[in-house]
Amino acid sequence: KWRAASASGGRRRMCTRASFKDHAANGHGTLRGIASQVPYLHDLGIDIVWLSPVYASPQADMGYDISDYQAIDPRYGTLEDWDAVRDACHARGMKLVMDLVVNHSSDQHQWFKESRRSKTDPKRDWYYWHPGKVVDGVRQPPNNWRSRFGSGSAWAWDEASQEYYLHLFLKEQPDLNWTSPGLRRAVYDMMRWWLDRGCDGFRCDVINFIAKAPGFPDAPVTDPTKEFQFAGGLAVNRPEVHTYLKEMYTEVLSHYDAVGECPGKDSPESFAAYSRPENHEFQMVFNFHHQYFDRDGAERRYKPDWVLSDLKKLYNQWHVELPALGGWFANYIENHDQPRFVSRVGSEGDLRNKSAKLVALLHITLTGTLFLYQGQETGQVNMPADWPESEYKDIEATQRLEGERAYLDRLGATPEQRKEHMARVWRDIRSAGRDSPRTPMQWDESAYAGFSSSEPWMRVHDDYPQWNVAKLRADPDSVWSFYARLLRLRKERLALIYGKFIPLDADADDNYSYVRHDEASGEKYLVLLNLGRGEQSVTLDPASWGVDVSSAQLLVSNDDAKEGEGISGPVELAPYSGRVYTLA
Ligand code: ISL
Repeated sequence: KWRAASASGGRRRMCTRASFKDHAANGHGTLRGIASQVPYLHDLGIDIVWLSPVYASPQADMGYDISDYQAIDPRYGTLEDWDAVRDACHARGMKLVMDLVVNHSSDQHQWFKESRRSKTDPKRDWYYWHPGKVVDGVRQPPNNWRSRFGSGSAWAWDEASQEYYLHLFLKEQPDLNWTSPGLRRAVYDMMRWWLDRGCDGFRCDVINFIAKAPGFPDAPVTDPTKEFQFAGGLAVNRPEVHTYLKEMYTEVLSHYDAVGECPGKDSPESFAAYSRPENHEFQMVFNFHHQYFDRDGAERRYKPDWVLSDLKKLYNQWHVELPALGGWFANYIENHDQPRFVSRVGSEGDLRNKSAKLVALLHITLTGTLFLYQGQETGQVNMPADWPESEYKDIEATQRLEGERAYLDRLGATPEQRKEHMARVWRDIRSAGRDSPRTPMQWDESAYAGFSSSEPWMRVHDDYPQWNVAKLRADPDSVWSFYARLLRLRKERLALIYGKFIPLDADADDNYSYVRHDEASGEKYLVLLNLGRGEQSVTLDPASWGVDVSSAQLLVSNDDAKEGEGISGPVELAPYSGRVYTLA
């Protein structure tokens, strides 16, 4: 079990397969490329590899639109290549986890092709079909639900069979109907097929979306400027999701590991239900709450005037409450859908190495099972602001640009209005979009950063001559070496994984201080992080903080403090300094 595995250091690593390593000179990552770098991952201290979708796919959404769950997309290789990744992992005692995308399939999947054939096809009920409604003689979708990409309806009209089908994401990603026992059986069979082949578990994509409100009622209007509205609780975290997951556990997962990806804004209680061991669903969940600290309401609206206490509030609530409720985190700060954390809270300039190490200190001292995203260990930052529009590949960004321009056209906006509006849109895409984390991995200073020997599918970040694995690995002072050290440390210091998370100065906007305390072993750590961008003097007043620092000894820091050093008086922290002390 992963939770148990995390006792021996349950650390993950994900490979955005397309951007990790190309062995075939075709410009995008391959499975053989990943297999060749499994020893690298092992050296860094990774135990488990999570592969983003490598299945056959038309690639409308980077493989999250699967047309055959039991085939590998030729761009990534073959099933035998997948076996090679599995073997490379297993030979080193590592595990291999696949992305399971079963809220929806591709519209090119055989299941959907059959389902759309006619209203009486045996697979008709494997997807959600609906005749829609007629208002003033005009045909309309069944309700006002909005699709997650673009701002249009979540229903698409199918000319051939004369009904609408539901797609919470792209129209090329029709939602699978989990009320159908036949569909559920087919999904479980497919999962068993992978597990029998040696796959160790799954990361389950938007798995809390798999049940929809019966009758498809209209969603409340949360954005009056939009014709269509997010379905919210009508399609997310519904009670029936738990019924299906318990069945999936009994049918398939009881001897394997799984993590649920669960977007949504519900309470810690609602999220704990997915990962409580006695509930028999998942080992852990990815929640999204902490990702909203620099967002303005909607997912990808950037809030430039965010303050540190916005971020702290979210961590302080979730890392206290979720474990107390018996739930367990998949602890991540970056992934293929989120911008680089160094760009969000740190510095892209002179203090990049130091602030990237500060991010590492934050990440490894949070609760849960740690997921490291490729490039975090090389202190990757977002795409440069001066890259042209043609470098942006993500469908979410391209659809947003198209939608906003159409909106301005409809409005008859003046050139000044257009300029101002599009500047705002670009700020969102650059600061909160999904392209930045997808630039190719930077291995060395050779052409294309050693990612591929031919032009990559996505431009390599211009900073690769300085920021690459070969260079950073050879430097004991680099962020790479710091991650390798911290990952080892976390494996030895179990209070960092399991200990209680005790926030100390919830309201401060310049620094972040907390304690990790494992009551059973008595192990205790004090974490002081200067995320405030200026010099900070942290006064550790036992009267107000309730922490006795007389026994404090420095365990690790990203500044020149000496190991073993104690605390006497205020702790002076230079910009982006972070320290972890042991306490008796
Ligand atoms: O990016 C989002 C919408 O703006 C998120 O809510 C995102 O949809 C959510 O993180 C789910 O992501 C997962 O499923 C998507 C896929 O595009 C993402 O890459 C995947 O991680 C649909 O399969």
